Amino acid sequence: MHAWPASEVPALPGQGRDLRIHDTATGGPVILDPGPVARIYVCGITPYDATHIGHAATYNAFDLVQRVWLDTKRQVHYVQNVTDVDDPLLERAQRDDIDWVALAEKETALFREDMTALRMLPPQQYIGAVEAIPGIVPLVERLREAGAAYELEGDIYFSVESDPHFGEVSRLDAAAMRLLSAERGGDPDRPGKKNPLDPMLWMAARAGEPSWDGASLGRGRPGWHIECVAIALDHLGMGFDVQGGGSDLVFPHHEMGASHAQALTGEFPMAKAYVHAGMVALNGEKMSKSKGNLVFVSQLRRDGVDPAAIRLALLAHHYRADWEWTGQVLQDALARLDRWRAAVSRPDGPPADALVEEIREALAADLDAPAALAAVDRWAALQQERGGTDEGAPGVVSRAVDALLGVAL
Ligand code: 5CA
Ligand code: ZN
Repeated sequence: MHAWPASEVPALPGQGRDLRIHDTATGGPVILDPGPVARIYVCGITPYDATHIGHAATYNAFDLVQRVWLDTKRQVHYVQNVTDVDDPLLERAQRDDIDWVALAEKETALFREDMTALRMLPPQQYIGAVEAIPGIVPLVERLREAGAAYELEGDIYFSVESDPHFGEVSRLDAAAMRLLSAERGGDPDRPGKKNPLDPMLWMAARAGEPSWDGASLGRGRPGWHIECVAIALDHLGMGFDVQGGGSDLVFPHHEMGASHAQALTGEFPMAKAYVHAGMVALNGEKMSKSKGNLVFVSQLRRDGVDPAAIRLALLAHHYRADWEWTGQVLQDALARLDRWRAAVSRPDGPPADALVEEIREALAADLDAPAALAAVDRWAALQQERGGTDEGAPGVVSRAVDALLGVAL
């Protein structure tokens, strides 16, 4: 699948800083020290509805990770998937009486447009679940041969006990895992499973649903977790730097994914940091396609909202916080964008070098975007109140805001 066009990232004077980021698996900060090419996998959308502010907030967090790395003169190898076959997509297509392939293509196209408008850097590989199937089948076969998977009425399940490190991503107890599994696509109550938490790797073909040739597995379609693992291992290999997604993916998705990968390779860990963004709510409830309480990026754009203001609204919240979208959040972002644009529209201003360092320091400290915004606010206020004589300083600020925060002034 093709991704979307990259916006240019200006090079900044001086040296970027190494990223210190909160790792869900250890519950604390880790200082990432990637090689010359930093490797990141971010879970992509299930394309049955348009990109909402919650999605955009999560992708914003991982866009910042990349911008910090690029500022250290590293290259970034970024992989993202599209879950273009799964129960919710098939259910929505059936409800609306449209072809599921057409629905997925339409929403993926809109997602690309939204990501481009928001200046999110594109992945080098943007891979659909369907196109990954030829790579998924042999992995499931290998797990079965190794005794890490078993069959139940034609479906193939992963045995969580096959990974000695199972549970180390979420660190939840069995009862909590069971609840979340039932809520998030698992089937803990199905009789005949070895462990209620065991997730499906390959679902035997169901009448009226799409299916693919699964060689020794029979016709069917892949489970959700193995999809991301197959794509990540194929393009990044084991031990990549960051596995990213929203906090609703901690369990079961990232827990199971790590166990699949570790059982397949015998290596540990799959990723050096498991990084999770908080949930954005609307009217007191998590924004979600299934509940329908959504604010779409594309709708805001159609309403004439500058994408740079949408981006500033996301950046005004720490990525790990759960927060609520309101009209005020957008108003504040629009006002900030106006202030910043006015401040950089003069040829000279207060010195900018210290500000660049403040933005760098804020982002390197667990992506503290609100602190970075506050630093730019202070510079803009100084410019407004007293001005300054540093020639070219506004240009430096505008390039730093673009390179490190993805906001075009
Ligand atoms: N296709 C799978 C991942 S493989 C999936 O979860 N798709 S999704 O469309 O439901 O979500 C895409 C990304 O947006 C995920 O990282 C998810 O955690 C994140 N996300 C979904 N809802 C919200 C929300 N309300 N706030 C913040 N992030 C969200
Ligand atoms: Zn995923």
